[in-house]
Amino acid sequence: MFCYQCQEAAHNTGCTGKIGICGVNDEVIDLQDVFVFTLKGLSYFAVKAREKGVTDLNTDRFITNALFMTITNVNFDADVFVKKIRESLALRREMRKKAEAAGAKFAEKMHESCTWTADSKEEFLVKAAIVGNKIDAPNEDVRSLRALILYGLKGLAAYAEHAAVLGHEKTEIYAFMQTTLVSMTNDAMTTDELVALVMETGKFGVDVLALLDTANTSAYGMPEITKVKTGTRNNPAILISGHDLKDLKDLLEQTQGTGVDVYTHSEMLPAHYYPEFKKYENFVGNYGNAWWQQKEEFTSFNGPVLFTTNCIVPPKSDATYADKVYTTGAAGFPGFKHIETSNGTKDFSEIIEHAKKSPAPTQIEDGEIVGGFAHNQVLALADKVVDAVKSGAIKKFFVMAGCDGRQNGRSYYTYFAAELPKDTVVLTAGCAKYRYNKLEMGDIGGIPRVLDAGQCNDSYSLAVIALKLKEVFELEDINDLPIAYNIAWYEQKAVIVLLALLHLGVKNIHLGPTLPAFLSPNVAKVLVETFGIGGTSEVKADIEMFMAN
Ligand code: FSO
Ligand code: SF4
Repeated sequence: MFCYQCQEAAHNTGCTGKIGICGVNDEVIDLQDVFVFTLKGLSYFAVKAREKGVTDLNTDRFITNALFMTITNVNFDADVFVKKIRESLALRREMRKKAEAAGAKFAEKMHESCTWTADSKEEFLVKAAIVGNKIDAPNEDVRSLRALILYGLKGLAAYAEHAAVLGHEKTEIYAFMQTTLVSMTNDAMTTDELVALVMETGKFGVDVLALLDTANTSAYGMPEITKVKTGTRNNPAILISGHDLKDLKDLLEQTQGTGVDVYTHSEMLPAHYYPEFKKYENFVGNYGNAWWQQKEEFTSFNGPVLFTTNCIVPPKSDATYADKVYTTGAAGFPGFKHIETSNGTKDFSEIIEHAKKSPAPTQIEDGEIVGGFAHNQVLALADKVVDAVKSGAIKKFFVMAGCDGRQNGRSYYTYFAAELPKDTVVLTAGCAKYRYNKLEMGDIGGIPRVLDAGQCNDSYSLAVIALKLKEVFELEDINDLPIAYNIAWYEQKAVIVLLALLHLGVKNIHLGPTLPAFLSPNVAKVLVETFGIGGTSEVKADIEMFMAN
């Protein structure tokens, strides 16, 4: 195996050998490579059919879900990928027939992903050695740009699927994913064309984030300032993690009257900010911290856990909670029970019964986290914010959105937030916030110094806020605002958020704790020269640099 798609890539070059730093094994990574390879062929026929006016929603959703499944820490189950590759090949045959029937003409020499076929896991694994990203590109810059685009597409797919389950889909987004997958088989594309495709991916990133924002807010209301409890009650309970709000809604509905409480973990925390979820008396609070602390926190939680997406950490062999973890949607792990959708709904009764037999959670803290500063809420405070900027009470905003992770170096973000001058405000989204959302940062004239917009996908809110401030201050350029970007990344959803920000014209974003391993020196140079992308160094020096610019 070779994998370099996340921030933990071994030695910041790539994971090889039997097991990745995230705990995924070589078979799974190899099967994911083959799966993505088959999606390129499937996309070819879907694109050809679309050109003739034939679309297939089943294929659109399959490709979206498939890309989502290959994101870091989403699905660790080799058997699932074997099954999915077979499905992908069967769907490819179907789409080919549909395209042919519609009068589509295919290239005389099609890419191998359009014709290759096999059925056994062994054959799939042999193929992986040839089609993995490491090998399947003419040179290192093309490989790097393709990786940047593919990882952006994966993030885009995750957000598209979250919107789709709430009934919000856009054919243009599906079509873009497919034409882009096909473009990755085109060795004739120049690096300039690939750079343009990177930017176009960012444009679709903005579109998908806007779509998901509409989906979430129209289903669950506008997030509002909320104090979320971190303590526990004495009832049996279920812990829900990941990003899928529809799963949470279904779980809350099904737990009514059962005596079972529901707590959020990691990226599900922002669900508390939505009015719709506040009406559930058994929706108690947030338990624990970011995803990577799950081994300890799932143990002390005592009750079952439901993963709706990433980030899963493989449990140790002696983990007492392993038989209590359930997955659903794109998530999966061998040995965890998977809840499928059946007739459009998910039946969580098994988890609820499991909870009833479990002790109540062990309390690990007892405080509050304040959040809910999505665009609507911040814009409601706009006058106050603008006055604070004009009077000099707020000197600078720091966008510190993104991901948390287990690397020691990430304590940088805690120190950074703590050391920031008192006349600065942190804007955040994603699990990165757990590095500083329990610090006593105080407020500036009633405006809290940490404004949490929500999940990583709600980074969109931060862009909306920036665009609004640009308008209010009558600025030509978004980069003239007193906003600095010091973003922590971990996996591929952060890649699409980054590309979306670049598309919106945001410059001088600093990315840490390390720059992506998949950037070749030339591609990194383009990002630095065109967009001013930078890394991180020492906290004090970085704060001085940001405050001076
Ligand atoms: Fe975090 Fe994991 Fe939300 Fe990611 S829980 S790291 S960028 O999946 O998606 O922020
Ligand atoms: Fe390594 Fe990250 Fe790939 Fe896991 S997802 S194998 S940690 S590069």
